[in-house]
Amino acid sequence: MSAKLTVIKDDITQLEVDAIVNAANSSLQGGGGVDGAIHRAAGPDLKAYCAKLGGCPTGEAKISPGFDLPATNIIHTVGPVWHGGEDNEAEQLANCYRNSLALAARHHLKTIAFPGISCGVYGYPIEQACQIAVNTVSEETARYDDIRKVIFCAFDDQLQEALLEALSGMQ
Ligand code: AR6
Repeated sequence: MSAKLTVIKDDITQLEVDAIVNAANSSLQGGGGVDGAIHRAAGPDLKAYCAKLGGCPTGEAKISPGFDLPATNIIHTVGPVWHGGEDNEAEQLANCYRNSLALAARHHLKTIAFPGISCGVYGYPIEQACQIAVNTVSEETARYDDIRKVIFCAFDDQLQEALLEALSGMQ
């Protein structure tokens, strides 16, 4: 059974799901963008917890509790910095989605929300990033029975439209 993929425009820190995904950096100690918003909303216990996780290489994923968030868990992944596309960025970005979903499945999580990983300060071209996000999630969720719903959570119209466009190409 494959999961239902949906696109919304919202603040990911407000979502009541089994896990939200954080577009973190390899220190897992917070930053700007969605990472900063998640750390602010989850509270200081998140940073203390993440300090014990030993960082996270690009393309991999680590899990923490959601602390003060409505989401039960946070899956922290580190997207690639865009260097023009010849630096394995596409594979690394796909790995973020793959490894986040594999971790979610290992923890029997049913509902997961992703932000546009690398679509902010890491500079990944939006349309290409959304294509990778939608293709990878669609392929991978077919392998996991537990995962019922994957939400792509855009923070602005441009990302929402690119996600909807990528999703419509799948059907
Ligand atoms: N809810 C949903 N999406 C959001 C939110 C939010 N509250 N806030 C921002 N976005 P970015 P990156 C969107 O820059 O490119 C951090 O400093 C935003 O519009 O947060 O992967 C980390 O510590 C964009 O579409 O992440 C790293 O150093 C998307 O989230 C670095 O930024 C990702 O933008 C990671 O860069």
